[in-house]
Amino acid sequence: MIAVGDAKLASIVADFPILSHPTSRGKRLVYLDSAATSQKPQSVIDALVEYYSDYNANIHRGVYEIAARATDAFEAARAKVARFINAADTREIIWTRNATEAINLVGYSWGLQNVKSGDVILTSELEHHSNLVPWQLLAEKTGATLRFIPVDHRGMLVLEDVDTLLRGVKLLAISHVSNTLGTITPLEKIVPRARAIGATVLVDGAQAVPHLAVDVRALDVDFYAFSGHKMLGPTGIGVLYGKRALLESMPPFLAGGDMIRKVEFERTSFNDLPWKFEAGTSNIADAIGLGAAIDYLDRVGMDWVRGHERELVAYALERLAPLEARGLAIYGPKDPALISGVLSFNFADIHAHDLASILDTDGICVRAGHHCTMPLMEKMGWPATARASFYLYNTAADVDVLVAGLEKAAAVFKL
Ligand code: C6P
Repeated sequence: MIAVGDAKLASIVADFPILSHPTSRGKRLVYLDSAATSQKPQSVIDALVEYYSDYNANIHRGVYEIAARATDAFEAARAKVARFINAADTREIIWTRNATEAINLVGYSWGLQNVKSGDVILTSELEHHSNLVPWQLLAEKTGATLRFIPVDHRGMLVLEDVDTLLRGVKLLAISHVSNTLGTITPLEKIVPRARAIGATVLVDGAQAVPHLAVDVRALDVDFYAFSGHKMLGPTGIGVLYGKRALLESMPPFLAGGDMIRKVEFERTSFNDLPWKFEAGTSNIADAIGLGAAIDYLDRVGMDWVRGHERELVAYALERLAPLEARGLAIYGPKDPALISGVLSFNFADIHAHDLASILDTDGICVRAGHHCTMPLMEKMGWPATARASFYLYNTAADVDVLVAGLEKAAAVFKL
């Protein structure tokens, strides 16, 4: 069981200043919304302050000392990302604003060049809008069609007919971990079969990279997208990983400064990777901040993060079980081995937003709504759910506060 007094966990909690700041009602902050965005350790905040106070300068341009230092720190952060996900080459790491922009980059650059009328884009019924709407737009522009891997009542992808579903597929675009249910996609069962038929594979890893050790080479995917802010980094910085040969073959997405080699009045030749895809002044500070977040996760260890979240989910399921008799419905596979640290639920006929507001009075932060997965919610028949999502800084005591908050809600609503 999770040792609340565990020294490693206690020191992790102490690294996140926001967790020791009481809410305006004087409650301890119980942050259970890390799937929306994670909290930041002091070392990430310090990296941002250090950049702005000691060496703020534009990169790849100035020859003076602080500009060189900024360029080095920015490119060192890229190298950290490459190593963190086991990319073969730092040139395969493209900075974007977030996972959404990374997926759109592929849609516009690779998609418009490669997807033709009659092609099939295979995705799933579990997807976040960010890995669905870009493909709807691409299909509309090109005349391609969308196809969906179905999800069963437990929130698991139905993979029995995956070879049939893959027939004629040009692009497989699939999430690694569902943000609404936490379901981990068994990529090893799908990606090799997609590759065998020559499909290109994009994985939305926004909810995976923060919580699991991800190895893009072992997964053998073509593109992998994620956001810095869900993995202890700042907002405004995200990553597109792409296999080098594929990125080399793609046209630029945005055009302007930094992505060029030579510009004449009538034509332009483009910069090498990765800068070909990074037009304009980059988000220097936040890339450096993400590098500090990766240093932090490396120190903790991704195996520890995964193990801790598994224990937390197991403990939460055990503590929440008695409330099921009073109308608590927990969605998803309810098996800590199959999900990352996410639990979606409804409590009898209390609206998820009301539930979240009641929990908020006790300092508990959960998200309520459709979680940007409207088609999944509609298919499951849930107008909304409340979602508790855990991360490395959550404790068994946080779960206890959540359970007490739900008991309070049951009393308010006389369940
Ligand atoms: N999900 C959530 O509360 P951005 O906004 O680009 O950083 O991430 C988009 C995104 C893409 N894919 C998945 C699986 C996601 O979960 C998210 C973001 C947040 O669930 C905010 S909607």
